Amino acid sequence: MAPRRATAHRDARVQRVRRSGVPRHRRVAFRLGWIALVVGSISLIPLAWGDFYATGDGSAGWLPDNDEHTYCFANDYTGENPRDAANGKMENLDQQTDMSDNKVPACNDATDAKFHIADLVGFDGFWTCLDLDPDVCRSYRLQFDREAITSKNDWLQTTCHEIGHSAGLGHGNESDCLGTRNDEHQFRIYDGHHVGHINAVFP
Ligand SMILES: [Ca+2]
Ligand SMILES: [Ca+2]
Ligand SMILES: [Ca+2]
Ligand SMILES: [Ca+2]
Ligand SMILES: [Zn+2]
Repeated sequence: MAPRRATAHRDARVQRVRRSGVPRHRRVAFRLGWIALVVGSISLIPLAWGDFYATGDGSAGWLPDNDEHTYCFANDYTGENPRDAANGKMENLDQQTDMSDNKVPACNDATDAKFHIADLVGFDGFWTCLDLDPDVCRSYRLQFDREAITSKNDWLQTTCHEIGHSAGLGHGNESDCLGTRNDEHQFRIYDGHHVGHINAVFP
């Protein structure tokens, strides 16, 4: 069946330029200052800013079609690091959440996550919904740029990140692989907050 509607997301996390020349701790202090200023007397500081799930807006993906996330490697998806990362992080989605993973031998219109290598010019990962109906995404294309992804850990983090989008997750939490800072390659799994979003939909 032809795709009903396609949406694409340019992934901000992969921009490798620093946001400014100001040292990071200064920028964080500046940001916290603004938050304090904006929330004023509100006692709860909204640390989970950008808390949205499966809206398709901003950075969040759309809702997956069901709890089984099928995936495939397109013909261009070659190489040990890409394939190990995809297999490992799909298994991680299964292990960490109530979703499950299922690798299919050949990509088809129904496959939930189709892995591709691509030249993304300025980005290292990119997701596109190929079949949106009406707010459920029945098939995603996940693209990865092997020039931009430079280490095994980088592959693991970026793959965890894009798979997360395909499960509906957005940016916002800076303590797991959906974070957007350059120093977050240490985070290669989902935090409890993001796991909670997925498990609330697929118990
Ligand atoms: Ca599915
Ligand atoms: Ca599994
Ligand atoms: Ca599971
Ligand atoms: Ca599907
Ligand atoms: Zn992203």
